[in-house]
Amino acid sequence: MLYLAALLVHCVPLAMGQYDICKSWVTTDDGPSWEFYACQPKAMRMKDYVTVRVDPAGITCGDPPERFCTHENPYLCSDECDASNPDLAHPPKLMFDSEDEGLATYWQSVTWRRYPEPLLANITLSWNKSIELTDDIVITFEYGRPTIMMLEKSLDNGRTWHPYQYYADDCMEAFSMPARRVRDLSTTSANRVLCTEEYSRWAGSKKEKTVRFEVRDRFAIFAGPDLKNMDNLYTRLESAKGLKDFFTVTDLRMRLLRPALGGTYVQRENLYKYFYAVSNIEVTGRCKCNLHANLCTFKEGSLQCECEHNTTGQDCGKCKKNFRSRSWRAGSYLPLPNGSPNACAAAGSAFGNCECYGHSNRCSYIDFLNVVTCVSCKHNTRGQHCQHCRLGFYRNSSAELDDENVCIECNCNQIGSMHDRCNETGYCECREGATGPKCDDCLPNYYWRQGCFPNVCDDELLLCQNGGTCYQNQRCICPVGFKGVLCQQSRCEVDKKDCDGAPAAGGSPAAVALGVLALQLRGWVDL
Ligand SMILES: *[C@@H]1O[C@H](CO)[C@@H](O)[C@H](O)[C@H]1NC(C)=O
Ligand SMILES: *[C@@H]1O[C@H](CO)[C@@H](O)[C@H](O)[C@H]1NC(C)=O
Ligand SMILES: *[C@@H]1O[C@H](CO)[C@@H](O)[C@H](O)[C@H]1NC(C)=O
Ligand SMILES: *[C@@H]1O[C@H](CO)[C@@H](O)[C@H](O)[C@H]1NC(C)=O
Ligand SMILES: *[C@@H]1O[C@H](CO)[C@@H](O)[C@H](O)[C@H]1NC(C)=O
Ligand SMILES: [Ca+2]
Repeated sequence: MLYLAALLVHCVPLAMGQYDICKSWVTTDDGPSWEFYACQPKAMRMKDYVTVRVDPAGITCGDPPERFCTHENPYLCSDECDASNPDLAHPPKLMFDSEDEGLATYWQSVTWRRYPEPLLANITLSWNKSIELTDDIVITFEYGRPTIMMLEKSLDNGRTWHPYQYYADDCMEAFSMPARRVRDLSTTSANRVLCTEEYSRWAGSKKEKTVRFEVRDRFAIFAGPDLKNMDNLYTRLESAKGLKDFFTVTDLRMRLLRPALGGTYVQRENLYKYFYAVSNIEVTGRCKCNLHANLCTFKEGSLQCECEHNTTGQDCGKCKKNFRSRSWRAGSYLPLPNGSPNACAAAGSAFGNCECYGHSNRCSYIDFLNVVTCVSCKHNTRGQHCQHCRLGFYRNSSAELDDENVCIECNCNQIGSMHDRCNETGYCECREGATGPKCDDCLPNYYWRQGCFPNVCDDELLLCQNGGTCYQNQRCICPVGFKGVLCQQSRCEVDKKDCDGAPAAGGSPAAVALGVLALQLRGWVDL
């Protein structure tokens, strides 16, 4: 009964027609014109567009051929994996094919023959496109689910990775985390990364095969148990910081950390029954198009939004050329029900001919000068058209005028430079003795100490005399009996009382050394 209910819930489409058109031709009192709306592509089966990588090299079974057993019948070890035989091979692509009724096809790892060395495998899925998850990620394991695994995600095509969910039969032992359930999360913790024990316990390898990342349960926190109140979810996605990004990925990685153990400890005499086998990875989501497209197509090996609203880019993340009189903005789900398109506007359409290169949303007319000028230029720009860099910034020569990175901070060293401005190539103006583009170095014959100062002593021209040593070009450390900047003065000459009772100290270091040598020699001769 419960099972049936779950099935029914699964059949309800997620976005029921909401935000599925970008514009429509409407007739108003002023005649017909386009009206624009926030829009997004339909959810798709993302496994059809994925590239997969399995690590480490040699983790896939069958090279050389090997046999494996099952937990149910560990003594019937007839199954064999052989990479060179298509009927017996288990390559990674079998995690993404469509399963024919009954017969599961699966990727399989080597067995745990190297026990007690851990049996580790990474399965990395990459789309080269940001994707918004709309339904649970479901991973199906044949022959038992791992006792420990971890799901990671990347938002930047695999440059950086973040934990997404931890899975273990004992969360405390495996990850030092308390076990939690997504169902128990609240509106304020809907994007918490947690450890769950629900998908790792042994229940027989045929019975419970799936490991989930529960997107729907997290959506249900806002949209209600049957996701009826999607409006509330969309409102939250707009307002709650980080919530949208939580469901956005470019890559996913399953880190398999310990295979199914059959509900008991590892039996070393039969390691053929420990391995990973994944028959399917279901990822349902839509292309992230920043609410500027309702179509996403697979072109030249990559998913690509078909951008509207005069936006462009893989995610419709910028304005088309000649449509940059305002800075780019994502569309918004709000106000309900049609949202705001936040379309890009043609240069010249805003106010007379005021181009702001996308660094300002507003122009203002200055009466007594009779000019229109951009207001509140962003991205460290300034000027009538936001075409200059603010003081303390310089022009990035590899960026176009409408690029967010067009102005680079000068970053002049506060002590070494005259002021915080720099020339067009980022060079600061240095105080005396300082050098380097940012004035944070000293010229030769200068030393750094809260600024550059001329050397007091060195190893060439400004030698410390009378056996003194030069300390960091800042001062001579003089032997007893000498003073002066270069230890050039004998204290005895300056003040007669310094000579009293200390003849040895009054002599030069060479004389002292000779005296000591003489004393030692005499001692040796005496013996
Ligand atoms: C799996 O990926 C993680 C980084 O996410 C890396 O530290 C680890 O070494 C990888 N493991 C294997 C077996 O390649
Ligand atoms: C990723 O997508 C971009 C934009 O479509 C494309 O230029 C690039 O070649 C793709 N990279 C790979 C590795 O497919
Ligand atoms: C985009 O630009 C075209 C002109 O090329 C214009 O007809 C259209 O209305 C613009 N769309 C939006 C959403 O501003
Ligand atoms: C200069 O602009 C390019 C293009 O946008 C950008 O990749 C680069 O990071 C910018 N350089 C600096 C130092 O910000
Ligand atoms: C900026 O200053 C540096 C150092 O003084 C100089 O080499 C460079 O030519 C200057 N660049 C421009 C554009 O004036
Ligand atoms: Ca399969």
